[in-house]
Amino acid sequence: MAVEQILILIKPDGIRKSLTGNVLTKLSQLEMAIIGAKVVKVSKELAEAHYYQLKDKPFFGELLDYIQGRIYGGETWDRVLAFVYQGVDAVARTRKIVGLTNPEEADPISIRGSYGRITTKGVYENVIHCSSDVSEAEREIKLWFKPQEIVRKIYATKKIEVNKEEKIVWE
Ligand code: DAT
Ligand code: MG
Repeated sequence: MAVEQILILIKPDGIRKSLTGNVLTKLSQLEMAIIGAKVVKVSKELAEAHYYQLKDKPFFGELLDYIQGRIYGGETWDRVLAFVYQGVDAVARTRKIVGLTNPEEADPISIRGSYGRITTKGVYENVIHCSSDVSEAEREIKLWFKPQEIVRKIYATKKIEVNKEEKIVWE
């Protein structure tokens, strides 16, 4: 029983289908604390860095277009909601209620089972991203959030000087 952090993203399909409230309600049953939250327009660079482990998969291009909301055309849905949650056994407990990656294989009462679908082009629109283990969570939280955007001290930071100004960054 350890206190852990996890990165959760409500993906563009979740926003487009107006599922933000439903998803946050389901997550609230885990009684975790929200310690960071923001809306992000996802750049290609951020999408590639987030999914770097999948860069050799045949669906990688579509996956980047999906997380950037580009599969819905133009700039209409080009954002995600990003959250850092903290709680006891956060990762395993969240993954359980989020459900399997493939929304059609996910438990029907999980978030992905309830709200996800596979598009006719084969994109897994699975509504939400969550980190799969503690080290992935740390990597992803440091990628998506700056230290000052999180209300708890969770990972080591350091001071650096940029243009004569002091900045606090992840160590
Ligand atoms: P998860 O999001 O459950 O951690 P993952 O990290 O293996 O799953 O994959 C990241 C995303 O890539 C996933 O949410 C949807 C997409 N994806 C994974 N496998 C896929 C497949 N076989 N076909 C289409 N999209 C896939
Ligand atoms: Mg994953």
